[in-house]
Amino acid sequence: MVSSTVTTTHMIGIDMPAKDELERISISLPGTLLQEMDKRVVRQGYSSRSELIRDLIRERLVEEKWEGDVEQVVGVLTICFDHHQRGLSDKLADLQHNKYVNVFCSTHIHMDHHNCLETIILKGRPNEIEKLSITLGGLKGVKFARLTRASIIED
Ligand code: NI
Repeated sequence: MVSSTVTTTHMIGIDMPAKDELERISISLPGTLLQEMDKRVVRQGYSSRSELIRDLIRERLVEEKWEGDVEQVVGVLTICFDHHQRGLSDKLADLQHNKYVNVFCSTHIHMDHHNCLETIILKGRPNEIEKLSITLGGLKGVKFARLTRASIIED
């Protein structure tokens, strides 16, 4: 185990840093975890360990918003479907006229003679977005569906 001394000037929960201020902290990590982290820094093109850790924390904050199902969030649903599936385009459009989920916009491209790709930007409560995405993804003729979960993050 590799350890280092904690030198933070703020005691967590007692002296909160200003919102826009960058604070320097030290953390202790087992060597294996540090190696894994450094591999990610290189592989994912991060400029520093700090940048990776900031992104991991933000990712977790977004996940918590989705799990909490309290705040409105934004998601991007990507679907690929069979252009020749009878009635599918109408069903996809009908379902997007959902009273609980706002569809901001969608982009449709014709990938080839048979296949279409659509990205749909959705806003609403997490559970409602998940439900709609599962319904759209489960329609006959939809071959691929993936929801990207996003939300506003205070820096
Ligand atoms: Ni098409």
